[in-house]
Amino acid sequence: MKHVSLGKLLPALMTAGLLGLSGNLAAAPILGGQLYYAGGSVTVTTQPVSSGYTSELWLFDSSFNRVGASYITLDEPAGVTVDITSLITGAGFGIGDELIFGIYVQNTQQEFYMGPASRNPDGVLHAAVDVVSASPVYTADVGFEDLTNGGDMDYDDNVFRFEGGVRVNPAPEPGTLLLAGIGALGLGLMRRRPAQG
Ligand SMILES: [Ca+2]
Repeated sequence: MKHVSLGKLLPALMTAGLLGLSGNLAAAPILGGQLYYAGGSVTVTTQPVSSGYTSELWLFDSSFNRVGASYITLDEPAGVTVDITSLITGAGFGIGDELIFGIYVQNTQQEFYMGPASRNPDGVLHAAVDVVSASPVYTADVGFEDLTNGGDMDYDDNVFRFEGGVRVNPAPEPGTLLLAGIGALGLGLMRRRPAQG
């Protein structure tokens, strides 16, 4: 009897952990997240911002060289949509290639990038990816901090909405550790119960 009930307990705990984890990932912006080309068309639309600075949005290649003759868009006004499909394909990006977007802050002449902190001159994260919708049109908002050392780190200084052929690759999250912890808790319960009975 014990084995039957405990055998049900652990999967239930694991399932609860998985549901909690996936729900959390869907809701929370992914700090240091990266975008990859998934084929087809891609548009970017400026969103309302919270910054006194003016920033340019650029696409960079894997050597962090700017792609294209000019910036894609400024961070404001909101509601400006640019089709960047030809920019991506024209530069030779293929499906699965990372699309490194970054900002050039005109006021301070600094450049910051999506992805790991190590890419940035100050060694801190400057962008977060918020997957707004996975279907029917994949929609992800990328928010940047435009101040050295990440400012207030709420990642809303410049926000750009990418729609269409992009996908996010989540950065390693503490949530993975949480799931492992829940599993260990379940195992702990399995071992404790017979001793208590
Ligand atoms: Ca901010």
